[in-house]
Amino acid sequence: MIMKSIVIATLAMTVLMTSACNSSEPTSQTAPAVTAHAASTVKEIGKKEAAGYVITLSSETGSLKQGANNLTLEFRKGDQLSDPGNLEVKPMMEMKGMGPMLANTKATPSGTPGRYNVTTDLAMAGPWKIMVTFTGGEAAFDLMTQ
Ligand SMILES: [Cu+2]
Repeated sequence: MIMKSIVIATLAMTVLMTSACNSSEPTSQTAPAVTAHAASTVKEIGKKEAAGYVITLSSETGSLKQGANNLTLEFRKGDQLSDPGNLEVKPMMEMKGMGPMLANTKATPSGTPGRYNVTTDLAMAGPWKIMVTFTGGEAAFDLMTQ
């Protein structure tokens, strides 16, 4: 809890200074672990509609965090999971005075069409745009690490 308080305090201070993102060191260098988890145990972080799909991004906590994240990305047409074809997931953070920060990310088919397990390592706390590109469309989730 002490570490978390420090991170939050640092974030608040830096937001005042730059309003973009904080410049603290990552709290964890651990590579994202690939974890298979049932979709029923995850909570929605965001929902977008694009190219006829309803796209939901979820995690076990219902939020995004600095460091390693295991996410679930689902594509639906109506109520049915539906595979979107080629998929690319690219998180980025806009950085003032330099190019956007990217994150080491892997999207893996879960075995259920339309559902992907996504591991990503978000080095910095703050606002991240999760760019999702698939056959015939794209969507972007604007999220803050919690
Ligand atoms: Cu940043």
